[in-house]
Amino acid sequence: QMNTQSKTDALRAALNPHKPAIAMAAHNPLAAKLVAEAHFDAVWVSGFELSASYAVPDASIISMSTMLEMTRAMGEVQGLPLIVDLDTGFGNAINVAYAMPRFEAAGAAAVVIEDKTFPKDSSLRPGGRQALISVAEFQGKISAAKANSSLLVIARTEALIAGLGEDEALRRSVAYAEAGADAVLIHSKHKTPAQILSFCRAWPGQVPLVIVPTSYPQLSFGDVAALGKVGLIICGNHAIRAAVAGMRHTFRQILEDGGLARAERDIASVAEIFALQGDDSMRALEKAYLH
Ligand code: SPV
Ligand code: MG
Repeated sequence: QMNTQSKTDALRAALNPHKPAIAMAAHNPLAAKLVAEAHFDAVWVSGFELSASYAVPDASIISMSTMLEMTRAMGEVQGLPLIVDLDTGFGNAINVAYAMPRFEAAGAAAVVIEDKTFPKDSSLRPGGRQALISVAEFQGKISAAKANSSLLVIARTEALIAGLGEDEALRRSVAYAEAGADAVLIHSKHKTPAQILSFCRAWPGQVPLVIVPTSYPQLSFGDVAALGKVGLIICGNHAIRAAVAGMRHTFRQILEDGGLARAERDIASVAEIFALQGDDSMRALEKAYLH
């Protein structure tokens, strides 16, 4: 397995605006292992997914230590680069400065930090609280992130989410690239790609862009590659949504049927779960050490 620095380098090299890297969300180590098995380019350690997995809002409720522990555990069971969602960085630039070496030690390859006020609210939440901090304050957070680790730092502007328009989103993104961000994540919750396409076309291109096309899924990865501006596409929440849909379906079926027979046909086998638990490795240990 590659170490953290080589994963950071590999991820940096994969941010190709003509062939964007694709990251898939995960909310636990098992999901991260399935992301690797499916051959995505990176794991998105999503604040939304982790919050949802604790059944709490994505609103700075989950602590830094919980996020750190999940990052560490995801890195232990699979080899893809981890792109960790730091939300607002757990406070101000001081909090960012303390967080960065800890996430580096936990095995992160990259972090995303967003320009909202702490505590944050989910970008996708109808009527969500989306106040932004000043450009200068956020530049300080980017500098603190860069100076206190060698991780890839992705600066995320919520200007479009906050309804401030394309000019403000561009102004902020340029300022964040100037402060040293390795990429800029531009988020939109419009139901069509028009807003994001317009921003991408206007982007002067200092650094690659990152997008999260949850609310405009009609935009294909091929369409994004053709723009030549986006180095990374994040599938933001599709692991937890697939898990919820799958569990609901099976739970309903079992109680409706009054038995397990029909559900058994659709779900993963027990043998598949043993394999995901690393049964091969344990068998090797048994053979080597249990006499
Ligand atoms: C997340 O997955 O936590 C994100 C993407 O930050 S979004 O939920 O769309 O804000
Ligand atoms: Mg998030």
